[in-house]
Amino acid sequence: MSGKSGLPPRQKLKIGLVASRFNQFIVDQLVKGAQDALTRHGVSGPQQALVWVPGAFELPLLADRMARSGCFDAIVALGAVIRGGTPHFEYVAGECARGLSRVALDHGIPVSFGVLTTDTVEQALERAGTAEGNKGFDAAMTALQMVETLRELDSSLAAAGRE
Ligand code: INI
Repeated sequence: MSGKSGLPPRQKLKIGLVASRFNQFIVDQLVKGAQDALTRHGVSGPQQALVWVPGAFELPLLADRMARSGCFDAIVALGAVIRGGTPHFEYVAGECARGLSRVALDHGIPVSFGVLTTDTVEQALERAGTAEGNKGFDAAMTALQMVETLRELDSSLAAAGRE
């Protein structure tokens, strides 16, 4: 620990990025957004680890494995599930969201949900940097904020315990 706030310096953070290849032309943009957010906030190079999986359904297992390793302060999951008029969408998107939130609760580390769930490719592209921001960037920012919030809470709980 160092610094007035008691927070760990950013250069010590390690963030796992897990991304799905399905709709990769969209997910590539989310990955770039997430890497940009982390780099701008002092988390760069080997502090970022990127792993690819086939589809969004596989994201929770990789996120779980990363969390279980104890090497990461937070995980950012990135993917694009596009409805395309089939009930498959509901299963893939639903299980992905459920699985990722379970990983966060099971392991007590932030797992942010940078998985687009849209009706159309156009809507997904808009959320991957063309018109409505970049949800990969936002997910990485959420991960950093959650790491800091949890550490602040831990510090104040520890301080309260010492009083
Ligand atoms: N995976 C996605 O990431 N996005 C999709 O839109 C998608 N659709 O539409 O089917 C998708 N399916 C694959 C799924 O994630 C698994 O990889 C597959 O079912 C094998 O487990």
